[in-house]
Amino acid sequence: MANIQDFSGYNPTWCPGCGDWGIGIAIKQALIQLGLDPSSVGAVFGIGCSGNMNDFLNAYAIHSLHGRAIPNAIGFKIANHKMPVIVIAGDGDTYGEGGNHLMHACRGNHDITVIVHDNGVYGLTTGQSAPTAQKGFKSKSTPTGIIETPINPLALTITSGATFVAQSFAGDAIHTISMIKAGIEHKGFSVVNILQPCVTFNKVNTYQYYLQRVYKLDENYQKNDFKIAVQKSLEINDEKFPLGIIYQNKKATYSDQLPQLKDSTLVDKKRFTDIDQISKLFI
Ligand SMILES: Cc1ncc(C[n+]2csc(CCOP(=O)(O)OP(=O)(O)O)c2C)c(N)n1
Ligand code: SF4
Ligand SMILES: [Mg+2]
Repeated sequence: MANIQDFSGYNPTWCPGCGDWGIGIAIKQALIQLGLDPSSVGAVFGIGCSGNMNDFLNAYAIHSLHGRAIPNAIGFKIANHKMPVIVIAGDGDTYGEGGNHLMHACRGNHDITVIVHDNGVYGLTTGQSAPTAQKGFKSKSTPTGIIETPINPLALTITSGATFVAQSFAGDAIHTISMIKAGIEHKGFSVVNILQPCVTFNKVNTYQYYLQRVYKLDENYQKNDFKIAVQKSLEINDEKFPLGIIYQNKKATYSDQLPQLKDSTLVDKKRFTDIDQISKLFI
């Protein structure tokens, strides 16, 4: 069985106190607890402080382009649908530049798990406002405050067709581990939105801010009721943040519906095309 060292790459360069530390540990622990090792999981990273985890986590990895982690992960999954595939990206990457990819991945019910570091800012590029930042939030890119309404990650993904939508808080690693595990175990498109304090550039959504506003869903919560889930996701408008599986349902995945993948994975078919031959057709 793999241990934390097996999954550990270079030492993280995140700011002291950043929520990414808790998420990094939670991801490694979740993979270990699921009995995975670095060669049995595919990880696709976005570009950002969150995406820098590409250097800190050992796995079959792609450090993709900003906003393009999800389509890379979909390709990965179609090539080898037996392998668990996770995406690790920021809120800017997932809900901003990659928002269109997110929406269509939800409706395809691709069997991948998207782990979002939701810190309300573009951390790596030094603190411009990201789509989940609140109206009025002041940053380098919005010195007089944001005019637009923020994205609602839970409502957006539930109504776009995701079959698993959960939320956790980077300050609660145990809960975050359980949400990541449940997301990976879910067969279908899963999103775990992790509320992540950026201690350097977001002075509004701090640990203190979240500790006063997060709460765990109780065991009677009906997670497979679509209308209840949408209602729950709207609580963000009152600055309330439910933690847990907000929505989960069963539906055939994208790969399940491809007859070509019934008997074996694409990589096992070993019918690779020589890309040089194809490129010659266009020269
Ligand atoms: C196509 C493209 N657009 C913009 C950038 C510049 N860029 C790099 S990281 C980043 C924002 C990262 O923010 P987020 O995805 O929220 O991740 P965080 O750093 O907050 O974890 C941007 C805009 C880029 N690298 N590529
Ligand atoms: S800039 Fe923010 S998100 Fe990036 S490492 Fe520092 S605290 Fe974390
Ligand atoms: Mg961000």
